[in-house]
Amino acid sequence: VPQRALDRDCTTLSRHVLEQLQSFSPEAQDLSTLMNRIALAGKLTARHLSKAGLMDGVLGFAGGENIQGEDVKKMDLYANDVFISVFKQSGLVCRLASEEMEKPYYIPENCPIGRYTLVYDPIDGSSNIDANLNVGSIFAIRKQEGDDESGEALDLLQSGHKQLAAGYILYGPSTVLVYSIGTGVHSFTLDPSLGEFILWQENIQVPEHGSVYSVNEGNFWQWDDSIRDYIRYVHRHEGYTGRYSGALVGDFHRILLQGGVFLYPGTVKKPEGKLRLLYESAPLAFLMEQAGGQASTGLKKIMDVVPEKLHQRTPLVIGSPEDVALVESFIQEGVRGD
Ligand code: P6P
Repeated sequence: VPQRALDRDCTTLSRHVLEQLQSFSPEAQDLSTLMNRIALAGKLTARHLSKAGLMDGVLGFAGGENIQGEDVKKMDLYANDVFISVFKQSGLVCRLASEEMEKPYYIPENCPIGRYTLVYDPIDGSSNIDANLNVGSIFAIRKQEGDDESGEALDLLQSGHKQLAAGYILYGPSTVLVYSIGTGVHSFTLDPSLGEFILWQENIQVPEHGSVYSVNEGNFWQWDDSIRDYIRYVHRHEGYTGRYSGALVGDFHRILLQGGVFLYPGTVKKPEGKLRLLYESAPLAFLMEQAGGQASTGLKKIMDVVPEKLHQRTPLVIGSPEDVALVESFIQEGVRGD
């Protein structure tokens, strides 16, 4: 088969979603439209980020704290609003649940039961922006179940198996969108001259093992002994290398492509860890399992965790099957005390 001329036979995101679903059912059309909206939100966010340092509203603090008690960056708020406005126009999403908002944002005119909910972290790792380092957006699409009369979106408190689609946008040297609707993991690169995300890799499979372990070793003395034992193991054994950017999406993307393991364990003070289940760990766990990898709290699969609160945190161990299993063996040995 002649080498496909990328610049002519390129596959756009919307076409790819429909091909993946091999149908033009209403749900397939919906997912294609929703992924197109994600792409638009990514393009708008990438454009704004590219002006960091050249215009107000991108760098630095917005003042105040979000519900996480973290300083809110101007870009966090901008990107949060981009997703809201883009999905308001979609006519398909009736609720948006975000790291930046204590309660979900409702779009009343779009709210028949069964409409879609977007759960997202608009800018993850925003502290990297001021140093011109990579950041990302993480998202998942779920259906609204029931009438949510309380306005607490209690139907979102279900496991990651309820995710219809999940993915992220990585704002790096290129802007890359990675997604799955349950038929494998696929990556797209933004072609700014076309303003389109063009298919780059299909059916990405994480290597069984990789040399990278990605963790913030500054927390060494905050961890449980079992994690320290794991770190001592990788320090002592040949063939391991540490890589940590401080922004989850970039660290995850490296592991997805090259193999290895990312971990953000709980600490003695915060056994539940730092990362959020609904819009950070669960979407990435969906992707990693679709890519043949594993994602766990150290004791159970992330995909099986049922949140009790919208902004619940979980410890996260995610990546190549062999490397996740190694970390889990230390944690489980620690629990058993042997
Ligand atoms: P620490 C960014 O704040 C974030 O939520 C993730 O993107 C990142 O992996 C993690 O926290 C970094 O946390 O404690 O290592 O700075």
